[in-house]
Amino acid sequence: MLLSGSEAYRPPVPTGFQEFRSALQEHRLRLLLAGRSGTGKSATGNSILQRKHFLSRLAATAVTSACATGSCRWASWDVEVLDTPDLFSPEVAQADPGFEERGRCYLLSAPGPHAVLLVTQLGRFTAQDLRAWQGVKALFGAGIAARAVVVFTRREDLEGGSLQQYVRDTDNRALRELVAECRGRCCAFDNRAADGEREAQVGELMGLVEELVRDHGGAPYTNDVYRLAQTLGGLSPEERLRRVAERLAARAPTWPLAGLWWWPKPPPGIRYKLGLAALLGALFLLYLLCRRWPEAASRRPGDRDTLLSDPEAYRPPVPTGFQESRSALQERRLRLLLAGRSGTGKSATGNSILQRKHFLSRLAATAVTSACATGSCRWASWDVEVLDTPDLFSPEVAQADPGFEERGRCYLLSAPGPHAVLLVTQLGRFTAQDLRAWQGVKALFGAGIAARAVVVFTRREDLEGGSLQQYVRDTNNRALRELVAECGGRCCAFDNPEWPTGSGRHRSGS
Ligand SMILES: Nc1nc2c(ncn2[C@@H]2O[C@H](COP(=O)(O)OP(=O)(O)OP(=O)(O)O)[C@@H](O)[C@H]2O)c(=O)[nH]1
Ligand SMILES: [Mg+2]
Repeated sequence: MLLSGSEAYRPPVPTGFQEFRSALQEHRLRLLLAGRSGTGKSATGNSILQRKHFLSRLAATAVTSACATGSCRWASWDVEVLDTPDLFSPEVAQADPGFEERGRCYLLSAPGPHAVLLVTQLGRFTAQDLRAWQGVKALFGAGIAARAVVVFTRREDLEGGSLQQYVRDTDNRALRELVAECRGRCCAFDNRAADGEREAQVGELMGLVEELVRDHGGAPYTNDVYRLAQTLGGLSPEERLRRVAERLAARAPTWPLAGLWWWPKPPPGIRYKLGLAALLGALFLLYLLCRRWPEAASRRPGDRDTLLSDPEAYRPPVPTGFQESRSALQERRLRLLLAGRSGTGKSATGNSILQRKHFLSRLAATAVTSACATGSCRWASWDVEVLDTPDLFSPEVAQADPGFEERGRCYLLSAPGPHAVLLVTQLGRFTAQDLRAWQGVKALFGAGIAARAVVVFTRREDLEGGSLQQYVRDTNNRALRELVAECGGRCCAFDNPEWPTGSGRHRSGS
């Protein structure tokens, strides 16, 4: 069983002379692309093959639906690349109940991959990526870590910076641990780079793969399923698949909460203590709720701590009255407030509106903008004021801004009130963090702010000419659909360029 016996299942990495010799004889390298949906596995496969072979595009749902291979020559190697659909998330249990697709993955990579390329997007190593990595180990055995290379897509976001430094400095502990588990083997791809640059990237990856092959005496990774596949040569393809799928099914747990088998189980004694701690925690929460209920009723608007706990009481004076609309029209000033989770492109969007490099904007593992800042420009007959914000909307703001100073500055800099709040999110990446940021915006300004919100998607280029409306309509991300509906359908997309310092360019769109 995989769950309880994953150690027992750790495949013996073959280092024998026989396999080394045969690997060298065939001079073949099998590379298996793995990772969560949408990270750029197919695009990375195409970069390695140096041609558009696998279908790769931005989509709300998974693009690749079945395993597929492609091959090319690299130096003196015959390279075989296996692209995979979503085989590694907990949802695979529903999508592939009969283990057919996972069986095909095994058969197409038999007698075993020389390297597994775990593809993840630079700056976006999420819980889903971590689960995909756990899924890879669940499917192939924990020993696969000795064959894994972490491949970051969107290398261009490093803007010339060093990947090593990025990985060293990231505050994403899970990512640091993953790279350490893979013995530091990582590289970055810009899958949209020009041919020469892409070749150099492939060279870097192949250098790491060659080292792996050397370390393992030329032999591919193997385990009992691959060994079984090796013995089925004389059978029909259907029969081979049936046998492999059967073996995979026999290894998987059968109990109802199968999804939980991705997580390492603590020993029984610890489990009992965890259960007790969870129960006490729940009782304590209940107690807190009961204590706060009567308080909320007697609280007056303006109390500082009502900001987050009682947003309705703190609804800000959004100027909608006649008096204010007249003064707004008199001054012909528009105040736009940029909001959203860290790293979505708020400052870059601000720069696009201002048509110059005004706010600091770059990819980083930690938040770049640390304080509210304003910039202004003319647009048509309007004086536009843009307010860029640091991380004021995540639950962590309670620790980062305990005295409400930064949130206070945000209020003062947008007084007498913003005309629009631009909720910035990245196309194709509306995560739980984005949702929490939106809840944080409503907590800070009151739920009425939704009537002033516009959802701004960055990375418009990923639509590749497609329609944003269609993207939003077709997405299977319910939270995103609900957000856009809550904002009255107001949304638009930005492809934010890199503005040279001190630049100014005429805007091409509104
Ligand atoms: N800018 C940029 N975009 C990339 C890069 N790599 C991939 N993309 C884009 O990311 C989107 C998703 O890429 P895919 O290759 O389809 O992703 P996938 O992991 O194969 O997705 P599924 O098949 O759904 O699992 C596409 O729009 C790609 O063009 C990169 O290095 N830079
Ligand atoms: Mg794909």
